Amino acid sequence: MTRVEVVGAGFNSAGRGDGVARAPQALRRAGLVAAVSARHDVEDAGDVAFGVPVPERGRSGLLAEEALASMVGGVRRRVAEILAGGGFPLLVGGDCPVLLGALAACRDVHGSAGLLFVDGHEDAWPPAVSTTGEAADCELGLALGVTATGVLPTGVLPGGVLAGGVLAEPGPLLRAEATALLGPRDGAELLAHGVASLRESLWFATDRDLTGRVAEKTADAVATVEGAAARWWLHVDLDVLATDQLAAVDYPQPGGLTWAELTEITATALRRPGCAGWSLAIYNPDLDEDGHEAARIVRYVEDALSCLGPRPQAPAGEGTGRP
Ligand SMILES: [Mn+2]
Repeated sequence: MTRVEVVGAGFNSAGRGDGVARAPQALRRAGLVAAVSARHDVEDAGDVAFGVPVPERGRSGLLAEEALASMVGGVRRRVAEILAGGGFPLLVGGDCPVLLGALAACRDVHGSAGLLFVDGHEDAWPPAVSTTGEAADCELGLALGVTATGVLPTGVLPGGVLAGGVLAEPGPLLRAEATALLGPRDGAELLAHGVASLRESLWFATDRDLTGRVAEKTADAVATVEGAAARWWLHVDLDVLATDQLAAVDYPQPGGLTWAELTEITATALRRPGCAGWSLAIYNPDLDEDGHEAARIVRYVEDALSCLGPRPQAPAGEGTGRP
């Protein structure tokens, strides 16, 4: 049995308190904690507190900059405590920027972090160019340091020190060689807006690349991440699913994965001892009146977690010991 700690981070980077912000509460109501306890010791570690998001674009071009920084700091502290204590964090967003806090925590405790990123979008828009202003369109680019990080408020990229307008110490949260993307399908939209795709710069497989080859591709993605980082994070944006599988997301697109494909990817990741934690983002309970989508998500979590084995402890001296 592994101790799984469920942490909610109901942050909506649109600067609102509804929509995805309500997901942790809705998924608990649908039985998330009990589903985890079917096979693991489970602790509900509650929700991360953060400032009230304001739907105005700041200097970086992002909405709700201050709340974003406080959310990332709160997630970082909570997830780092869980990792340092030998637990497995299941971080429930909110939207994708919760990942920034998780990666920072992983780096704090384990010294560095890789990422298996499962998402219908690449999430690497430069903030000032983003049509929405939502950090949820940008967090992977920010973590990799490929978009304009110099104008972010300190705290959005934890531990980063702004020097001469660029992010200096200790560098990007994430290295491209320790990152793999599974399932993005927004290449045409990025092209139409002149936004650079990550496709050529790291391990990358679209939804179509995965069709009929999920096992082989996922094994290859995991091997790539593990070749560059002993410990790594699994991030799942549920909009990687096709709309006929899950409709309760804010930015649907054609294409996408089936529940069976997503479960296989997730289970493969969770089987690996290097997988340090898991974040789940983007479910919008306001688009799921009868709660049937929440019930399906809970079943997916239960199925995938049945593959989670014991986690190795962080060896003494590994990482920086912060915070
Ligand atoms: Mn996303």
